Amino acid sequence: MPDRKTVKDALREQWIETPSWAYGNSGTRFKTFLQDGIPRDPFEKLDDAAQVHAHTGVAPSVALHIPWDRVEDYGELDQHARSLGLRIGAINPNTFQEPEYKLGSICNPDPAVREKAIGHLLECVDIMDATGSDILSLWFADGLNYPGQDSLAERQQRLSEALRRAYDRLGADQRMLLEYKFFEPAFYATDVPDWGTSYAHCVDLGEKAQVLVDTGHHAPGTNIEFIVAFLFARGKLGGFHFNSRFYADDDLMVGAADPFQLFRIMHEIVSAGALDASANIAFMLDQCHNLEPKIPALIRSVLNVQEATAKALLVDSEALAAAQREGDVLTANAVLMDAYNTDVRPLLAELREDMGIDPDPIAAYHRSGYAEKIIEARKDGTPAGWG
Ligand code: PSV
Ligand code: MN
Repeated sequence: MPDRKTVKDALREQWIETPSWAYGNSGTRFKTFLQDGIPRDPFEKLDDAAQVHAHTGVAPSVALHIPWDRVEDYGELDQHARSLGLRIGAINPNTFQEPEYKLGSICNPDPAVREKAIGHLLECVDIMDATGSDILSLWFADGLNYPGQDSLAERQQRLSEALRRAYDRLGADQRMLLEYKFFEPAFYATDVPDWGTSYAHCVDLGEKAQVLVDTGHHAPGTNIEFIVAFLFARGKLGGFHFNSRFYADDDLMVGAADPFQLFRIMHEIVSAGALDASANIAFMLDQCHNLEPKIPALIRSVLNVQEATAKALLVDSEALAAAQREGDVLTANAVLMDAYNTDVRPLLAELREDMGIDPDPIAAYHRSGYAEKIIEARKDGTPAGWG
């Protein structure tokens, strides 16, 4: 059994990145219900992210989405992050909201549109240089709604060419993560639909290209932990976008829909040694809080990842390996379930006390008065959203 101190040490080192877009207003295609106290610019999004970090101790970086987080001076944004004890994390180009991208961005049949999209990817690498970010996080809404709409094969060729242009612009310590998604907004075919497609492109590109697994981007029933284990073993697991899904790309709080799946993923991570910072896996959230208040929802999400990780760290790996060697199916499964069924909340409360933070982060946030303060301070101006 791993001892308490080893488990706590690993948890203290954990680093979960929150997404800037989760702090802004968001909704469904039916309605966005606006909330009060929403940040009006990327600086205020960082202020809110600092609250999540202050109360959890393990969320020190924030991913940006460009142009949603476009600012005049990225050095100033980086300074603001640092003054709050944060870092700028992954830079996410957005090639899905300009009118030209109706038929796709880097896979578009029109070379001028492809050039525009590639220009945006390169601009995002400039932003990485200015903010010290080391991850270009790529997701493309490209795809087709109808058979025959465009050539599937030619689109793959255009994809390769565009990715190569961005890849060649990366600095020595920068990498690109290529996210896949099996449907939406395109419904017949997506140009990077699955991990295999992403993996193949990343292998072609080279060692600075890796796959990003968004837990909401699979068909129901997909064994995501298998994908995680496979990619990590080949050096091609770059990171995660954590969230929960019931039906589609629901972007609900991670661990809310299927905490057991999250545990199984973290078990593969822990048993492969991929939790260690040297493995360079980016643990990022990608969520939208459409009904619930955003800051406590992000705190809850960070805690959910932490709980799943703690349970994974508690797996008795020696007993598991012995049962597996002996072909003892029931014992092997019981070892895993024992860890999963452990209530890790007391251990995590103790860890937070060790770290000098409140053992109950959500209660501490509510007591802090921050929510009331931002509702008052941000009464005027335009709240940030997906526009
Ligand atoms: C697409 O559904 C996605 O998962 C990508 O990561 C985007 O960047 C993010 O959501 C926000 O649109
Ligand atoms: Mn995502």
